[in-house]
Amino acid sequence: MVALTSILSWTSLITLVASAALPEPSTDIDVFSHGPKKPQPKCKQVLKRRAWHKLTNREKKSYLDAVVCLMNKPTKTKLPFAVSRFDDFIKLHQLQANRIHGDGWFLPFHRIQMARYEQVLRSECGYKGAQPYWDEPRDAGRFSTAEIFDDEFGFGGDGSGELGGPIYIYIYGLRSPITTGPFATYTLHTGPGYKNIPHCIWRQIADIPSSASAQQWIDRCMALSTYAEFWPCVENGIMPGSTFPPPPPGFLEGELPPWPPGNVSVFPGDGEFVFAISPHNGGHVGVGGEMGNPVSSPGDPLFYMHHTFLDRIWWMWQKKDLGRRVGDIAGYTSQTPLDGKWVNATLEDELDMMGIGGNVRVREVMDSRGLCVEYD
Ligand SMILES: [Cu+2]
Repeated sequence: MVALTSILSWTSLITLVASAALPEPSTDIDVFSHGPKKPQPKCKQVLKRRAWHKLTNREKKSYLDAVVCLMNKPTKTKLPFAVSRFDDFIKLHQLQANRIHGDGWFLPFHRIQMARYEQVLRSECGYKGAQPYWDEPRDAGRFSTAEIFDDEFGFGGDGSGELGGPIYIYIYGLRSPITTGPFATYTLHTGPGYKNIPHCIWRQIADIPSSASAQQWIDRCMALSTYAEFWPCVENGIMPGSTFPPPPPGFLEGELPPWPPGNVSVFPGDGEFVFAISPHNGGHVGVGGEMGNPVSSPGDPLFYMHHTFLDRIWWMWQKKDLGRRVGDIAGYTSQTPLDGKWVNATLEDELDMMGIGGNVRVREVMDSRGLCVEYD
């Protein structure tokens, strides 16, 4: 049995040169200069991140408008193939996919990516709120009817469906453009994967894999006591003592793996393939399309709703033993050896923000309070 796990193995403190690259004047939050050693930073304002379904229509609209604004602004990083400011954040993720998935940097990197995105929405697009999150367990097993896909007060609907087909299509078919909602006319210039081919945002909503977002799969991760156990559970459903197959050859080089047709199940034993049941994979595979691609998934604005949801889970877990867990990091710094070597992740590792603000050390993102955000 081939585990689909592998497909989704997505896979300075102060040094901060920081804020330099961001337009500061209207920014009221300094997400760059605090860390666990300073648990009570002086935040001018603490942003309270709330679940999408709890926002008013007006709040939803203001968020969606800000994302459209980001899509209409030109790139600032000028990274290859980046056209818009929105693209800058896709490149940030695409170009480092091998470093930020399947290793210890997974949660820290995505935490700072969410914070920078939130900050840029506020400072460059006039957004006044906090980055919302998608409370996915509410919609587990029924993503196709989730209100977050509303055309007016949501992210638009499913792909057009023209390219539906066997269930594995959502993993590597990925060719079904959305046709409704605020982002239907946007042209991505990054992705799929490592390619850079202009295309519309793709989705292929799939209810069965979305059941991996159910609360029970979060709970089993929450019960673990170390980051070394917790992060692999959240990312890929790996429980202590279980193994994780390596990615198929060629994966992460831009080509999707040549999986033969077969059934996909979230429950081992039901099908030829089993994709790992994890909070991370439920959102990615359940939405499919851009989101189903571990490298270029930030091409769908839902990526930020999903990863803020995961960030909240990490923070809830950290808060259960905060003193210890804000300093708990584990794993390597890459998904495959770099120059033949595995390197352990540490609090002093520097995360490359590729010009979207300055680089940060892992230490600086360990405590959400240092980023001036909290969750409902
Ligand atoms: Cu990612």
